[in-house]
Amino acid sequence: AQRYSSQSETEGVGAQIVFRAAVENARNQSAKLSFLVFRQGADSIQAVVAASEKLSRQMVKFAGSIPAESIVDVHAEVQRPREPVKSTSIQHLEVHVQKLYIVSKAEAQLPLQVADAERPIPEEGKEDQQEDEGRPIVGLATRLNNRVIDLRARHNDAIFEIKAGVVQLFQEFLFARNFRLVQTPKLLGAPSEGGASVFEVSYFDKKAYLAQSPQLYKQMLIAARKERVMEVGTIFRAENSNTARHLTEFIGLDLEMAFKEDYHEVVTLLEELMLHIFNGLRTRYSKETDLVRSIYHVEDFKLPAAGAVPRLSFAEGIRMLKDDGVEIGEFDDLSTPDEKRLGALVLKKYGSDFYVLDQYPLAIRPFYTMPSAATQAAYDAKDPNAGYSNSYDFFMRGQEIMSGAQRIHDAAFLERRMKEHVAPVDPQSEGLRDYVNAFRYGCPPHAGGGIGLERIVMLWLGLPNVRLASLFPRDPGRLMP
Ligand code: ATP
Ligand code: AMO
Repeated sequence: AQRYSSQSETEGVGAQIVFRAAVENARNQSAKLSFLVFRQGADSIQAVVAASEKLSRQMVKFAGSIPAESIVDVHAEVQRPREPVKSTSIQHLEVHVQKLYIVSKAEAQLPLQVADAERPIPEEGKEDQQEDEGRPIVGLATRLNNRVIDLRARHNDAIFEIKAGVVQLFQEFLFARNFRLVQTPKLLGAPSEGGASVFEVSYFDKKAYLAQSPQLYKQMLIAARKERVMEVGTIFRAENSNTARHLTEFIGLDLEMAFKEDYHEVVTLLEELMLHIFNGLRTRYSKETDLVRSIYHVEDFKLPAAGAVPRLSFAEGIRMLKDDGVEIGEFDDLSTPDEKRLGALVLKKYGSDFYVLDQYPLAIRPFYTMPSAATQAAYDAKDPNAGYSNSYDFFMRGQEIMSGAQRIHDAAFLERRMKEHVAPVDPQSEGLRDYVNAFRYGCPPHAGGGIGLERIVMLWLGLPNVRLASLFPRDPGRLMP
């Protein structure tokens, strides 16, 4: 089918075209005249169906009463409209219909109007209540229940174009640096990130767990001498919390790499990776970004120049918060409001929305995390969870978008950390034994990180809910559609 999109206001006038499109709306103006709007992807065009010697009044009536969202084949001539088109989402030209066939007829009563899906979701707690210009604003639940129609909204198209774009930017940057794309198992014999938020499934006569992270496998691949690996894969977490930023199934962008001298080699690569993604979104996806941001507003981000990403130690972050009047202990984890506040402080001081917090307290990181050199030197002390670790989180405007660390690559020390961690795990258990053994046969020092794909998309576009960045989101209350 021919596309009717045209760049100029006069190009194509008089052309005969044939195309397939969806009917956005149709109305009978009089016995002799109907108006329709056709849509292909993000483009719409007005159509005039006027009775003439070649076109019967019956045909005009038929065209004007086609249910919205039906698919039609159209034969038409391109014309300049009598009055200029005001809408920005509709083409400057119109078409005069000569023939029209219904390919697939939509039901007359739709459970959700696409026009309603094109508005922002209402604020939380005001679902299906607010009115905007005399129309109710349809709540998130209704939209997700009818996601096939909801996804037809133009900004939803843009959201998933951008989501695919983030994956492409992630992969192209890493492919160019010799990372191998891998797929690790999602059915596991033991939880991969500690036991708290894992889905248990029955696996014949045994129990299995859905992967909360490719963590153990990406490390085992480093032990298998794969040097640099990345994965774009599904992650499952039994987060029974129903927040606007947690999904029970999401896409993780993960990577792991061996380094030579210092894990900051990896941190530097990760900084470059994130800047490649954000700058790539800015240059390649500005149209999509603007479209979504015209609905969900977010101030553009202040990105640092290459090589100038603010990298603060956790201790320095705590100091900045304390100086700002926050009561917080040196080794306390940051609450969400603390993180937001620190984001604002960093922006003020360094002029960047994007920054790295390095050297997190050992006690609040997973068992596989490498303690810092000073912490290791003093390790025999009574408290094996004191001190800092070679781990980091990446933040955008106070929101965590990536977590990572150097990992322990010595089997004996790993076993010890597993037992002495604040949430101990058994290194000899059936599900973890192979992971621990992987480090008995020679493994280079390595570090990596994991990015939540939907979190990045949500943040970049100012979406009020992470579910909007998932095609068919899963949360504690939703397994369908
Ligand atoms: P991760 O799994 O990396 O830890 P996350 O971003 O969900 O991912 P958490 O460690 O769960 O991180 O918590 C990070 C921040 O999110 C913390 O500041 C915490 O206060 C906040 N948070 C976590 N769970 C919830 C929740 N159920 N409701 C509100 N805030 C939460
Ligand atoms: P972490 O648990 O921090 O790290 O997860 C990595 C990133 O995933 C995103 N994320 C989520 N997104 C949507 N819904 C959720 N429920 C959710 N939970 C987390 C966040 C987070 O930064 N193994 C480590 C990574 C590593 O060290 O390489 C890990 O899984 O953006």
